[in-house]
Amino acid sequence: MEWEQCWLNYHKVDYKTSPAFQHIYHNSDDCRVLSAVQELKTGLSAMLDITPFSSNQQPERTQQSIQLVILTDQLDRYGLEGYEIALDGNNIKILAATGAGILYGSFSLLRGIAASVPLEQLCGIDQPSAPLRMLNHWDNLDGSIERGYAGNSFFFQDSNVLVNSRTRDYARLVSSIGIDAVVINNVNVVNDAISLVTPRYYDSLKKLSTTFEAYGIKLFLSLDFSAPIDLNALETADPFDEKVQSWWNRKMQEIFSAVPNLGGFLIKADSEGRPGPFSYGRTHADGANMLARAVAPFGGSIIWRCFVYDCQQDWRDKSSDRAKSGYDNFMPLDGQFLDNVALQIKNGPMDFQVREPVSPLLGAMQQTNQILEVQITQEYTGQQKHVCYLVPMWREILQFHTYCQANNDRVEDVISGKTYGNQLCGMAAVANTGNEPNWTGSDLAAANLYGYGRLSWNANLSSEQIASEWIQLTFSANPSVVRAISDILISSWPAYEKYTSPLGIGWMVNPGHHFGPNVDGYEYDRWGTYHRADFEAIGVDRTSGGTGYTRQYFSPNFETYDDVDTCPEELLLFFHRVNYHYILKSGKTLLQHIYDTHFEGVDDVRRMISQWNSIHGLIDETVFQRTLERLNFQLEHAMLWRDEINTYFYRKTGIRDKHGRTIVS
Ligand code: GCV
Repeated sequence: MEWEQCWLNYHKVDYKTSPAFQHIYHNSDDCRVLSAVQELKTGLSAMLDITPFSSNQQPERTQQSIQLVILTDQLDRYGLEGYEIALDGNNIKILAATGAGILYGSFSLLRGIAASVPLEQLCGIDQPSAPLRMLNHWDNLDGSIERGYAGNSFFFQDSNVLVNSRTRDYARLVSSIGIDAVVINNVNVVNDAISLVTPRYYDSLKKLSTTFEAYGIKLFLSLDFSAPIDLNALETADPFDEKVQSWWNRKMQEIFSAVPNLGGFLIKADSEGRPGPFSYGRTHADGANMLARAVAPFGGSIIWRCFVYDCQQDWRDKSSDRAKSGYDNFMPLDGQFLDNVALQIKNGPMDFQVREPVSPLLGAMQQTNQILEVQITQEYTGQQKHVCYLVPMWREILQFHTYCQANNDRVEDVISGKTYGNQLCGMAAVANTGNEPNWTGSDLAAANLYGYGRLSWNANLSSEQIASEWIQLTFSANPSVVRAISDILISSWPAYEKYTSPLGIGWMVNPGHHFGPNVDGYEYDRWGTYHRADFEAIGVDRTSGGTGYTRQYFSPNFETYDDVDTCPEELLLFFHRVNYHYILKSGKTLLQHIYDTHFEGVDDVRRMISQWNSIHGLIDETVFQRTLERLNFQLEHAMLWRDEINTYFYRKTGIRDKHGRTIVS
């Protein structure tokens, strides 16, 4: 096998109740049900050494069977994607109102068996938290991947769309964690990607979307707003121009008839140089609605990104604040978007830093469908060369109280439709996959992909539960292995935060590729990402007396962030400009805290390495060695971060470390 199976390894298990499962009965030949049957056969034969046969004939009484039963009249009970697992004598029943529900139920049963959970504990009804659980791939048609750290694309090569057995294994992997929508191409739509919406690609897209359909996944494409111009059809892309509108209407008619199972389109407009409605004096709502009208007859959706900001700023100008721009651009448009438009909002107001406050736009738009966007690919969190388990960060975001109303005000409520009753909402994440044999480059980075899927399905799962599940399915159920890897994962985000940029200030990375320390890398640039450190203080005053960003939050978040005494310290420098002598709750000065955390972060990585070494011999040797190699690199690199950051502040301030440790000066 040229590629690995990650959490679908289906190791042999010594399953206590040892069910014989001679027969898999299914009452429907829906393509998702047939995928479920296939997966059950693969999983059960590998894990339990049995080879059940499948049929749509009712099982005999004496047979121990798994029964996959679609109950179309039970939509209210199970929803479009939910399922029930029930025990009935010798039989296990998976009941659902749709084929997708049967598929998710089957993956859940297999997951339970793989983790040796007793059958009784697997019983019950389960439904996803977020209706849309999307992956966004930033894959380009030449095979490269923007911010990809796991090889090249397995969707594209030399301007062709690839559909092969790896595509099917991808669909199995992501469907098994509940993903129901995938955007295959980069939001920066350039070169041949512009032509994805032309007949040149329809046959291969049809093949791909049919493969996806069998795993309950809708295909989405990123769209070029200027396609009418870039495909040489028209001289304008003005959404108010009737020629433009009818061009899009015809285009959508054409592509939806040629490519079944197409969910719709994702658009990055007027953002970092991408074309958009601003060029014609139109709003984002004007642009999105034009496309929404064109896809509506086919049940399609338009997902419009809110990553809109001025990327031509002057660092000398302290009045402009990039953090404010998402809210400033979109809030005035609340209520203007059509029902089949959803706004995709990055988790923070800047750009996937190791620590950011939750975007104030989430929850604020009461009459607009919202999707939370997170980043699995570790652009700013170590590029898969550092272990950084991101599930705890995403959990914090989902649990955040926006105070947009008295109840059901957490981000999780907003994006699951509980707050405002939306149907089109959910989560999207930038994928971390590529064509490396282990899919994610770093073996431990697969925990983030797995964790994203599981969390978007069930926002109540804890980071520890998800980690332990993933470790058991991927590596081994040996308690020493589970404990060691789980400890590494759980300590990794805090460690990364400690040895990189402090207290929510972000950035301090090398420009362009964003890897490694460079404290002033973006300081005098046009991107609006400044720390403004001088010899006395650091941080940006975003309070009501500063840029006014804090005012974008509902009360009491506004007051909490606005006051330096109540602002959560992990975000102190995001919201406030603070003197190096400022005393933190720990009793330490700000500067001493910076020094200390940078030493601690490196020690944390040392501890991770010894934990990893403790499982030598208990997991596959190749995986052990290649991960050890990455961890050793991480240690070196964490030391570089520590020394560059600490030296920078020592040179700025001339204040020594209280503990007299070596700061390279
Ligand atoms: C796909 C950041 C990244 C870009 C990315 C952009 C976005 O700026 O560095 O690579 O572009 O975000 O989310 O659109």
